Amino acid sequence: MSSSALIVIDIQNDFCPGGALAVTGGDEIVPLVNRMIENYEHVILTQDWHPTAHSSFASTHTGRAPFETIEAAYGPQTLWPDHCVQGTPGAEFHPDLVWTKAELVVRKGFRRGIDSYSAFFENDHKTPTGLGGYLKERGISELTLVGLATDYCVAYSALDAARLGFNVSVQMDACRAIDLGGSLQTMTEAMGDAGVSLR
Ligand code: VGL
Ligand code: ZN
Repeated sequence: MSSSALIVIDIQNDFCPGGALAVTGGDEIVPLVNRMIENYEHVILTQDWHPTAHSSFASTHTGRAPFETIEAAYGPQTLWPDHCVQGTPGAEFHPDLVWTKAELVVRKGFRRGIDSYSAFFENDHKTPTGLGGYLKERGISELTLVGLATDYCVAYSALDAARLGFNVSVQMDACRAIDLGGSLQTMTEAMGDAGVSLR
């Protein structure tokens, strides 16, 4: 069994052009990600999966607009347009993503009161999703991350994976960023400082 896995982060309709929280060029990475999927024995997907009126939606907070930041009980939280609502077309994977061989789909952000950018921990940085245990129990120690968005879910996942002791790479040309207030530069530097290999 191979000790490396490809983690495909949030390649969902709402993060692609035409979606509710569209990431510029989000759909452009799909052909490259499909080729990478073919080359890995272990493929794991994440799926942003929010209930209606999720606490990360600006529409849930009166007088708040998307892309503002509020102070949640667990720390600062950016507010987003309603996106990736459970069971809606926007929450589905991009139709061209060849995801059928994935052995695990990790859904995240499904509790109304807390967001989860990372595939490993919710935004309190404490509540585990179970992915770390799954990988460790299966002897997988090396991770390559791709997907959306570079500076949010990919970066937070990479930082947590490095903190958990995994050997982590991010394939940057198979990612696209939201880039809010310099977040792409900030998070790229943070990943580099944490020992994540940026390819
Ligand atoms: C994401 C913002 C809100 C992401 C998810 O996948 O990067 N960003 N929810
Ligand atoms: Zn989300």
